[in-house]
Amino acid sequence: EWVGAELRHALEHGDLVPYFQPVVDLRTGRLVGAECLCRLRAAGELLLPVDFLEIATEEGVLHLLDRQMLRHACEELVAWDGLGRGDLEVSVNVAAQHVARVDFADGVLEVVEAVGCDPARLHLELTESALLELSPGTTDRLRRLRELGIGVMLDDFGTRYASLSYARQFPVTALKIDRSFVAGLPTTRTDAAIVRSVAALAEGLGVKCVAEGVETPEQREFLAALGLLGQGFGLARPMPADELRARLQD
Ligand code: G
Ligand code: G
Ligand code: MN
Ligand code: NA
Repeated sequence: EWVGAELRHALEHGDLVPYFQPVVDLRTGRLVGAECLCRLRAAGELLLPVDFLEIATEEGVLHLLDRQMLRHACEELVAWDGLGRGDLEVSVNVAAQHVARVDFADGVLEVVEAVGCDPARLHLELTESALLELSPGTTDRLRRLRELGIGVMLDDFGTRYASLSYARQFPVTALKIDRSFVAGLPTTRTDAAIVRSVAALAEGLGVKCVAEGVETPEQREFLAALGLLGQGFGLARPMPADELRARLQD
């Protein structure tokens, strides 16, 4: 129906809209980067992934969607450089369907090279379900990108039973604690225990750790004490690229 038609049009014309949600160092409150999130403008509305990701999945075009977002994210890295924030990093979501493609790594490199951004400040977010699809070929492709400096974050970490084995198998650069665990902080004992252990695991692995879905001052305080990075509506909502740029200029 109409969403599918709008999606096909946006994919063909490069019209998908990237939003950027800030990631901050919870101890200092300082901005350290942003996650790029896809939006679709249709019938005067801005649709969220929940409205069109399923269609994109069924049509087998997620890699096209991901690549558009990748390009926008790389371009923002360059724009932030120009604003004196060459320290900021960016992450993009990579669908299972996309990471499984044989041309996945070449596609990423092509964009990074065309835009000329610093690969060391780019991170690919993979969900554990994406990693479930992992074949030796995919693992090699991810390793190749890692060797070039591109980061690999485990998204929605902790929601699948196999989390720990992935953290062990892959050269990951960051863990993103799923917001379902953050929601119960600081009072729910099990959530607090899980968040503390993921933070300790990240520290032990020597990788970054981002808590997602930070909404309240109390959650923020709990997570700051663990030295974590945070992302969530209580810190900043996803926003258009120019809005984030404007903030950097203040
Ligand atoms: O803000 P939010 O509604 O954007 O995102 C909902 C879900 O959609 C999240 O799980 C997120 O990972 C996914 N998502 C957002 N943008 C992209 C994208 O560019 N590519 C892929 N594969 N998933 C995305
Ligand atoms: O991790 P994933 O890529 O699944 O997560 C991105 C999704 O989380 C997006 O839909 C984004 O809008 C949403 N999100 C970001 N911060 C918050 C928050 O504080 N609370 C809730 N409920 N969702 C959030
Ligand atoms: Mn994500
Ligand atoms: Na997530």
